[in-house]
Parts: sequence; structure tokens; C-alpha cells
Amino acid sequence: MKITDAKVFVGGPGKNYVTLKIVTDQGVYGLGDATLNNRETLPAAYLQDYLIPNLIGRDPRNSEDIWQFFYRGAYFRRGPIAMAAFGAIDMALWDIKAKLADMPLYQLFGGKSRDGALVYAHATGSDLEDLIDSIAFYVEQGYKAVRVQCGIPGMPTKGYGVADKGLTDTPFITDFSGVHPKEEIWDTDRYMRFMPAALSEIRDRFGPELKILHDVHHRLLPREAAEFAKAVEHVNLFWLEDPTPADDQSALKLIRQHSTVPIAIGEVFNSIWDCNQLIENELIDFIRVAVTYAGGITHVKRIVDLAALHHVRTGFHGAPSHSPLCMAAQAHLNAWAPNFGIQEYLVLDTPECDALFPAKHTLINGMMYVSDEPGLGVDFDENEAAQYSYKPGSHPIVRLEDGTLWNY
Ligand code: CS2
Ligand code: MG
Repeated sequence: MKITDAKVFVGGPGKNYVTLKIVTDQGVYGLGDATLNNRETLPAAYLQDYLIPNLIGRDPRNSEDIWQFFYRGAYFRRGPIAMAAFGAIDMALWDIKAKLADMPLYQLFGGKSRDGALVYAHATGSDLEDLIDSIAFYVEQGYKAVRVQCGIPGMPTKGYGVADKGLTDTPFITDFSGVHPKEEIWDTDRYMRFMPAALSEIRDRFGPELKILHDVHHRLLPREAAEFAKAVEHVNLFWLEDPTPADDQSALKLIRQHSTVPIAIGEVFNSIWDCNQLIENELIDFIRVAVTYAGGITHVKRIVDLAALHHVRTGFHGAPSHSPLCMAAQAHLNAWAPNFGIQEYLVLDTPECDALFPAKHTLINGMMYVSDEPGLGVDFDENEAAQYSYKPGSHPIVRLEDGTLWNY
């Protein structure tokens, strides 16, 4: 069996999805996602210029050797651009393998450990009452877990994950305003004074059952993160996410010394070497990698297996930037993983997105049910794709009030 062609498509409704289609001489094709948010053209170029020419003619069933060829053969290893490009190839090869076996992907991992996988939605508010309304909106829809992000009184600009007033289900589409980032201002003191009490109030309003998650989004220093984690311990959060940048994995020890709040980290990681110390030293409770950014299914399965040895559960990234292909790969891993935790779910469920990526996965009452179709369970409509093209966008950058460049 041989790979005869591979095509890359960039664009989509509200997103610059980077979709790879690998075609074989037996007519079976595989789909993969290389969407690196706000840097989408780079994995696309890596695929077109370097990886695809070395893919043609290979046996698509040899996904491990192909992964090793591209990882070791690059010489300069890792990084989100390369790992997103490999990730797409790997995802597509697993899709082909499962189609050949006439099985949904999760069967190739070891079958189902659960029917439904718990997901969480993003509640957001410009102030606490707005956020309470947003949480109530998702609880009404049957979600059992909700991430909560709130505007901070007096904060010069909105702050992370905050929608304008009255928008409860804001589909966070890419800001296609070009490559020049907008600037936001952050003030840690205002956040530290307001957010712990706000989380407390949310717990009081919604009772003990609701799983409440909060994303600090890398904004605190390790000591501040330890103080914050201690201050919210009584809230019984499901998790506190990215409390401090984890480039320095050992910095997380300080939080563990001061609080039992569950810690979730990993959405910015692209390899097992970014998180092996966090996992082996049990400094986190959830690993947040995404199949696309972290080298595909083959590499993410290694991370999941290491995490399982250390009581660390999965909490795969599922931001609006993720393609339904990445979310499908994660849905299959979520069905299988013995150490599944929760899945972030914010894919744009719009008719346009469904037309581009016809899929059979279902979301009912805050639970994701994986498709039993052979392969990933998602298709890709090239005719639909023809109407989209790349539009440059960028994350904001964040400064402190004195101008210091901070973490977005
Ligand atoms: C966020 C992400 O979903 C999350 O947990 O941290 O949405 C993040 O802001 C984006 O992926 C950045 O591109
Ligand atoms: Mg996050």
C-alpha cells in the first residue's frame, strides 16, 4: 500500500483551519489537523515544503516509522510548528489505519473505557453578575462542568477570556485583524483582590455539585500562584489552569506546598519533554496537551500513558481554534484513556463548520459521545473548503501598567 498524494487546505468559517488530506493507492484517504492558532501558515508550509515530498510513496500503515523519520530526521527537534505538522500526518495515518480495519479509532487503542466523556463549556462575563448569568445558561443546557472567566473591576482592559456584557455563548472566533497584535493591560493586584472572592460567590450560588474550572492563563508568578491557590482551596475547584508559566516545570512545586487545589497545565506544550517532570513529580493533576500541537495521536498517547502511571488525568485542550478533526482524535482518546479527566469543548458548532467537517460525534447534556464510524469519524468537504482562504490574525499581547511585557 502506498501514499500517492497529500494536500493541505488553509481556511474555514471563523477559523484558519489547516487540514491535511493523505490519499493512498487503495482509495482510502486520511484526514489530519495542523491548525496552530495564529501561526497557521507555518505548519502548512512545513508540510508542503518538507514533509509531504518525503511522504509520497511510503506505506501509510507504518505510522510509527514515519513519525520517527520526521521527528529524528528534522535534526532540530520539537517546537509547535513541526509538531503540529507531524501531528496532522500522524492523525491522518491513524484515520487510514482504522478505516482499513473498518473500526472507529478508539478500538485500535484498546476499546472503550466509558460511553460518554465529560466536557466543559466556557462561561464568561464582563462582571460577576454577567458571569453568573453565563454559568446559569450552560447549567440550563445540561453542562456539569463550566470554566468561569470574569472581568476584573478597575482592570484597564478586559482580561483573559472575558466577553462583552450579555454575550453568554460567545464563539471566540479568531480576531482576523492581521499580524499586528492588539495590546491588553494586566494588573495582578486587582485580579488577586477580586477573583478568589468571585469564585467563592460562584460556588455559593451554584452549590457543591457544579464542576467549576478557572484559567489563570499564565498570568501569575509562582509565589502569587501559590497564594491564589491557597486562597481558593475552599472553593473545591475542579481545576486551576495555567496558574504560572510552566517553562520552569519545577516552579510548580511551590503551589503544591501551599494548596491542594487541582492543577491543570499543558495546552502550550508540544512534546512529552515539556511535561515529563510535572508528571513524574506529580506536580499537576491534569495534562492539557492537544493532539495537534503535541505531535499527533502517537506522541500524545505516550504522554497519556506516562500520566496514567502518576495519577495524572487528561484534560485535552479544546479551544475554539481547534479543528473538528483534532477534537475527533481527542474524542477517541477520551473514550479509551483509563485516566480520562475532562474535555474542553468549544468547537464552533455552526452549520458552516458542520458542512466543511461532516461528523457523527454527539454532545448531549455536557457529555461527548464518540462516533462509531470507521476512522476518526469526521469527513472533509473539498467543495466547501474552496470558499475559504487564509486570513491573518493574532493573539493580543499583554503589558503591565508600567509597560512591562507580560504573558497573554
Ligand atoms: C485557553 C485557550 O481554552 C483555553 O484554555 O487557554 O483558548 C487559549 O487562550 C487559546 O488556545 C490561545 O490561542
Ligand atoms: Mg487555557
